[in-house]
Amino acid sequence: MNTVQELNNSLKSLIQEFEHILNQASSLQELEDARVVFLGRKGKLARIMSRLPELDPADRPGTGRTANEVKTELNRILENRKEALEKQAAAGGDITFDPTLPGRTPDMGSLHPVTRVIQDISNIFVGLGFDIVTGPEVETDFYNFEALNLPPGHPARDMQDTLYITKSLVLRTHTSPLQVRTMEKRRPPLAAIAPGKVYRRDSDLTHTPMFHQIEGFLVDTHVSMADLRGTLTAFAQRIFDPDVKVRFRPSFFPFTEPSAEVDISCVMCQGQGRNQDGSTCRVCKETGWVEVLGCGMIDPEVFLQVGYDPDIYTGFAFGLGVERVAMLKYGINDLRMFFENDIRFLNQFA
Ligand code: 2NL
Repeated sequence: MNTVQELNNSLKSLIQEFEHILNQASSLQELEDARVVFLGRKGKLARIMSRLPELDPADRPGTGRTANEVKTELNRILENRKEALEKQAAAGGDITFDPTLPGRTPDMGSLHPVTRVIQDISNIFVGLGFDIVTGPEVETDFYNFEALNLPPGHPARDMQDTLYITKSLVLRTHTSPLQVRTMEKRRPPLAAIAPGKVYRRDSDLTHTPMFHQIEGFLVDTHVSMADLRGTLTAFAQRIFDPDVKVRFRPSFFPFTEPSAEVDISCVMCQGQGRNQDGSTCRVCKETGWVEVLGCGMIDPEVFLQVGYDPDIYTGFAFGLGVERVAMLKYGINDLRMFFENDIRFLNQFA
């Protein structure tokens, strides 16, 4: 191959080479770098042109013309690519961005299921006209026991059942002290719920020394058991299912008379006692009912403790365990889940 052919071939291959490199460039800086390599003073094109004097004088004009055409073409390719990159940048685009890739979701915190259930229950009762009250977790003997008709010597006061701070200070065993405090401070008509942590000397598969309770109460003239039943039925249908059935069973609490335990039709098997596949329902143990609440008409003895005339006022009260409601609502079968803070468990409530 003679020198004329060699130079002409080198010139033409510059075009393909330049195009290939520019297509891979993703920034204006990379374009500029490529321009210097190909079109710069000491670049590839300049080096080929510097060899023109080696040619026969007759061959010089032709090869010189080819060199100029290649130079024009290289500049045209560069301008086109520059324009494309600038357009992309203006559109906020990045040539390396692949819009078909799945996004990276940032880790987000979420509410603990117990917190969520407390909020859900609180919203329902606020909707029914109840206030929300809170107060101390370390309580006096008077508010935790005495005012609630649990006199000295009552079995619930036993060291076995209660965590004592001193002889007359305890970690509250229920949130009822808040209701006593509220009744002392205010006069009927009043309705409030008291959510919070409570403590008992109890620890096994189904009991933890700390758990969450919500108690509620309503005091006015002419409050009846029918008001209690209507209120709790409305609540159960809102927190669980609009079709849920409610039943009252006679029971006993020191601070209510009469007292009842409230069952709802099982939310797992719709009260059938059996699962869809015919196996026995573990949640209601085949009975079709599960216990969710304790309640009753406030004992006149409690009214006397807070200075209300039991001949004028009547009222109802109820208490529920938040963890228990959360277990039924979300189908959780192990109480320990709430306290282990396993991120795989908590993430399910995000
Ligand atoms: C249960 C039962 C109950 C109450 C709590 C109450 C409070 C006052 C007066 C009368 Cl100040 N009663 N609270 C009444 C009945 C039942 O809780 O099973 N809790 C988890």
